[in-house]
Amino acid sequence: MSGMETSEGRQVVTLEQFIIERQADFEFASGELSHLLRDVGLASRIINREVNKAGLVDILGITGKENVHGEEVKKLDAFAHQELINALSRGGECSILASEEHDDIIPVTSATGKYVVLFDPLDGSSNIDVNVTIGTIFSVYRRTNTSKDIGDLREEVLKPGNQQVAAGYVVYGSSTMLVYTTGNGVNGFTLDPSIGEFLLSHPDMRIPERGKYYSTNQGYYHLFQDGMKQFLAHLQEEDKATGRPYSLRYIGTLVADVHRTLLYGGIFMYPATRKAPDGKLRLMYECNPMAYLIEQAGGKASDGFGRIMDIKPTELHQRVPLFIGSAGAVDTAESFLKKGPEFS
Ligand code: AHM
Repeated sequence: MSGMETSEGRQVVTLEQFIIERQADFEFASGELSHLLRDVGLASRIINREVNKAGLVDILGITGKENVHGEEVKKLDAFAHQELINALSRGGECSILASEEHDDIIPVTSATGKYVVLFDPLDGSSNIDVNVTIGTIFSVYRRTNTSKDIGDLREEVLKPGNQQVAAGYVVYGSSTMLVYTTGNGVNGFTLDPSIGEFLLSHPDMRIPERGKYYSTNQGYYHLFQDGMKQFLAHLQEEDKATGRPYSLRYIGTLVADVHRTLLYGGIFMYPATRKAPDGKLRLMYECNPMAYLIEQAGGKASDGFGRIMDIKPTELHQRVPLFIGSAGAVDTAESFLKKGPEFS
């Protein structure tokens, strides 16, 4: 892979160079997907700039509006949403967009682009005000019909995750990273703020077969299904041979929790609860893209009973339970849930 040399004589590969060199790996390569990914890279650098100065300027706070889920939309969410819309509608590669912050699909006027992009512009918004990691998630599909009818456009977006052609996330943490897949493995890029470029830092990421962390909001323990409670007890038991007990880590930002799980292995779970039988996370904006990435890295993603990416969506903002991480841990979670799907 050709790269560029820094002033200190280091060879580095930028996100743009990598995308262009990998273009040929992609089945339908015509340059448009590469362009689209570069647009996401550009939007995320702009979002990153605002995230970094969030404590300094009057961008932090609440707009007073609620999103389609009845949650308060913070200003930074609205900013990130608009940046992605701008970046993705300018290039002409996308004809339909959908955002977690918007109730309906967003047709791109006069665009005939081949792609449909769904995104969660700012994941983990409850962590913004406290300097804790937040993220952006995106999911890309190929458009299969060219009808301009709004009903057909809505149908076009409701595809199962197994039809994604690319997906990725940006994690705004102690450093900013962009991690993406186009179906040929997963690669991670770290933003070098001194030159404003994402540089290849984590080539061909693979999730460890086993990890030592589990991640879930244990505050809802009494609302969990019996199988989930038993799985937690299993993870907490001592057993040297299987590396138990696992330690608990929970950030409350899906991107950050899944990023750690990708690097260290283990399992992240946002299960069904008695009050929220479909869990909290959105299939189209959060679960499918994360599932695609983790599967591409050798892991698994399930709703507790079957593969996330095989779920046929019925609604744009549909929620599903999520169990994602090292393959063995997800299989074990499924076996517990299948034995104990009741809430007692
Ligand atoms: P958000 O859209 O308000 O950011 O909510 C999504 C977030 C996920 O990032 C995270 O996994 C989950 O909500 C945490 O929820 P909870 O506070 O119920 O544990």
